[in-house]
Amino acid sequence: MTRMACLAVALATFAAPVGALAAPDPVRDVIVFLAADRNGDGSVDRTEADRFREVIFDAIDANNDARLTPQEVGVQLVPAKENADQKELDKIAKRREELLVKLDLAKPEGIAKDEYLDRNGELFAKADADKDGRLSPTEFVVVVDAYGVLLPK
Ligand SMILES: [Ca+2]
Ligand SMILES: [Ca+2]
Ligand SMILES: [Ca+2]
Repeated sequence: MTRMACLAVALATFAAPVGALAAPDPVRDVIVFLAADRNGDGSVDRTEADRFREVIFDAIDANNDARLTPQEVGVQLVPAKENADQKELDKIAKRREELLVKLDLAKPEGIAKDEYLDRNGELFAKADADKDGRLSPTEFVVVVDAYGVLLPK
């Protein structure tokens, strides 16, 4: 299995449901780190971190137009329910809206890929506690936690 396929599987398997986000998930963190560390040198550099974000973006960008709409993110945050009645549909819509606002992703025009990827500079700097330009497994948890809510289910 390639590392990218591995990452996709890891994300799909270990991403916590939204309700469980607050709980630490060491197993998920380790698997995601191993997949993100593409050259296997035991740390995640800026390029690898950017790629990690890109994989998440591409997984959510259902129509591949390099833009995430609130709809695309909403489905990811709170999956649709089969045979839901109107009351349930309203509840799902409300929950999606709340999370989108919280994540600052409620903009009707959506978020462009460039914009999304650029933000990584800040997050990387924040996560890189010892400022050596590489994220250790412990430091990388900051990145995973920040985007855990967007990891594909
Ligand atoms: Ca690496
Ligand atoms: Ca899209
Ligand atoms: Ca570091």
